[in-house]
Amino acid sequence: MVAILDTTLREGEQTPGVCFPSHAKLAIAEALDALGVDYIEAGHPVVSAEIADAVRVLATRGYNAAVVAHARANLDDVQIALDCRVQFIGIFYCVTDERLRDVLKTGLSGAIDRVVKAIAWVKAQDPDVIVRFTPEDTLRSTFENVVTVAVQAARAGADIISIADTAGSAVPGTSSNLYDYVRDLRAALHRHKVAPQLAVHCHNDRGMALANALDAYRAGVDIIDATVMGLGERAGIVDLAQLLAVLAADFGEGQRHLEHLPRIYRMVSEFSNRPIPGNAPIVGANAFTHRAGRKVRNTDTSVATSTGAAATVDPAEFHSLDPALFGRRNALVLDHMAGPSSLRDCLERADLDTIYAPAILDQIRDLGRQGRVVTPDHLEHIVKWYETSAESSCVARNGLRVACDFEVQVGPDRAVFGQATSISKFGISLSLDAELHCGSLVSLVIVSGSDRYGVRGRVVWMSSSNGVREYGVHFVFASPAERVSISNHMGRLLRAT
Ligand code: HCA
Ligand code: CU
Repeated sequence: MVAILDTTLREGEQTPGVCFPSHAKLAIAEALDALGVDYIEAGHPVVSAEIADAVRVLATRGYNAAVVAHARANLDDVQIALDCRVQFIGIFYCVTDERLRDVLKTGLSGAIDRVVKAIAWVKAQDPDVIVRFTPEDTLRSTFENVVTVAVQAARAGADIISIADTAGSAVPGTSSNLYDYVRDLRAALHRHKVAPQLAVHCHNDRGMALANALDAYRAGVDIIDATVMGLGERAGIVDLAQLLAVLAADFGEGQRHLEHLPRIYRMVSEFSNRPIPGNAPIVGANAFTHRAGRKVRNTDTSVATSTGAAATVDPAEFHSLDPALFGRRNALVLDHMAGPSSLRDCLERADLDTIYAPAILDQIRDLGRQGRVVTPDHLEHIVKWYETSAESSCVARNGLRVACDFEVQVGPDRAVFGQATSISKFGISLSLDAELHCGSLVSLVIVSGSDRYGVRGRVVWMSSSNGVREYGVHFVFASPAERVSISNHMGRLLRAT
């Protein structure tokens, strides 16, 4: 299994504007450990006392993951890292002739000297501490220099050589690709009789970080660096969730607890003050969301293109990753494309029942036109509002109970309410004020208004013994199909009082 090094707390903190407070580092590290990453790069302790403190705290938590401190190739840096009691120290240094000469005022042998001394120092203090050496900007450095320094680093005790695509210049299939690089470097090191593990650190300047990491994976790399939300300098590095998803779903590397990913992303998003894009794979709000309603498909006649039938198509048909792997579920949302049957489908899935569907549908479409979507949770709140506002006007003022169940039959279309007409079954004449005779009770239906949703009104009823009791039952007749449920609903509401 390829090992994963998460460097959200080191590389991620190099994102402009990102600075994790220590409590955030602790929370993120715990979550990463629960997720099952192998290494947690916690920071570069020389940068500040606060970072050193956080690295030390994380290093002594006893995680399954080894905690990594980043260090330059000098004894001060590695000693401070050792003092933090980390299990792993990552040392980096330049191996490019021009930069060594012009900036660092040394040559390749000077670089080797520094690197070897730093590694040997760590191993002398504690041979169990894992040491990684990264030739800075490996990919764009002279290959021979990389090999020369890496061989000496390995001989000095480096367990891992990391290939840093510091500028994100690699592209699979070109002359600068990580598949070949990993194989060539491994072969060169073997020729020198050293066999350290190889790691890759891929920046995303060309949007190729994940592709390059997978290229390296195919070439048998041992460790891949990643960060939550792909945080890091400039365009960042490999996105942890995307990497783990592909490794698990497509390469059988599924031994981690990927269901922790959404929580970790929420946490890092909050602490870094950066939103997770809705379309982010795996963790984005829309990653497993399907819009209920029209879904036009032109290949399969069994899938109707009408608003209704499409919503009931199995959502699994439209995605290639199982949301359950990431502790997520498919969600159907409604927007301006919603129709009566897609709404009905969403209501059924949410185990909701309402007589106010037509009015709710209009509201959903309005929200959709404003660029919003109605999630199942949101839908539940809307339904609750409609039901609650109706019921609140239906409480008996004196606690009187209604025993009668009644049914309202209306004419073939809602226009009848605009004109005075009659309800034949009970011999009720319904006009703007209408009387309803039901059992021993005499009820009066007062129609208080009609609009495009139908007719609203109240039921006022009397019995000979109790006098007039007012029940502010709010009712809406919307469509012929809705009538029966409306009348049942009224009966139910009245009984409940
Ligand atoms: C840096 C550069 C680095 C180092 C990687 C490593 C890179 O920010 O110091 O030490 O393995 O991309 O080269 O992140
Ligand atoms: Cu980097």
